[in-house]
Amino acid sequence: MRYKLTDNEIGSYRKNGFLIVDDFLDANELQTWRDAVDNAVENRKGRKFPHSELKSGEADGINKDAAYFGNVFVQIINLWQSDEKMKELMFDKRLGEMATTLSQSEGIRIWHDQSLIKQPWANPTSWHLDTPFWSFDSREALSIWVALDDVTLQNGCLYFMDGSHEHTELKEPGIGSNMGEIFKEYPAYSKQSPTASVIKAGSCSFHNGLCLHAAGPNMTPGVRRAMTCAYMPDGSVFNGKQNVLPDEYFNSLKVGDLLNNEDQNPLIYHKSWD
Ligand SMILES: O=C(O)CCC(=O)C(=O)O
Ligand SMILES: [Fe+2]
Repeated sequence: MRYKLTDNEIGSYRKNGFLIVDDFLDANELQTWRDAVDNAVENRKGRKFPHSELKSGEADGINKDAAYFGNVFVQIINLWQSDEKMKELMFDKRLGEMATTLSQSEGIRIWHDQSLIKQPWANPTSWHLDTPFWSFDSREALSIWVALDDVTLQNGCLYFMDGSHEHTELKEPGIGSNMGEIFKEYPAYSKQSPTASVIKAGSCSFHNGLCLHAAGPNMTPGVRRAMTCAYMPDGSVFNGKQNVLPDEYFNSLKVGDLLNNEDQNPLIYHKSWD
């Protein structure tokens, strides 16, 4: 795993709001990740969360148009909670160190992991922001997105709007089935050309959850598998929004409470550990 970031890479992330890390996993590690994700996804039998019966693609509070969203990707959340091998991979301190460095935080917690699998002929992923959906407010929250297959312009690569993380807001703009809906909120970005993240299997990208991003449709008969994890800086507090928390825990929280429950948001790295 190539986890030591150079000053150039860190600077590029800070400036653009995303970073591509080529050859992140070596061939053996890639095989391990593929096997672990395939197995963990299969064992969940389509259940989106470990704690409920909702299936990936079914309508919920965020995804109202099930016919469309059901064919954007297979989205299975918090594999670390239902699979020991995924827990080992997601708790890797080296991932935590990267996320801590990029977010300039003291330590990092898992917000949630998720597999995002675009099946053959999947719909595109509309332009959106991540952080406004989450149950804490942070301009530094971010995700890693690990390519488990070669990701091309044809099969649904990500696109990023360079520098947009400096200008977007935490208020919830929603995600619709209209590719460019969010540009009504951020018209300046409807004029900017995005960067396409064409990467090999085993490479990864990081993006700030406030950097505008999207993915193309899968115009191939093959799958586009990605394993991702969203990270919350240690010390973040509850903002009252529901997202992926089990209802019982959600209902026990008051706005302003520290999100430090190790069973839900484990600390995977802290600078004091070094
Ligand atoms: O993989 C995709 O299609 C979208 C990924 C995404 O939006 C994310 O990882 O935040
Ligand atoms: Fe996203």
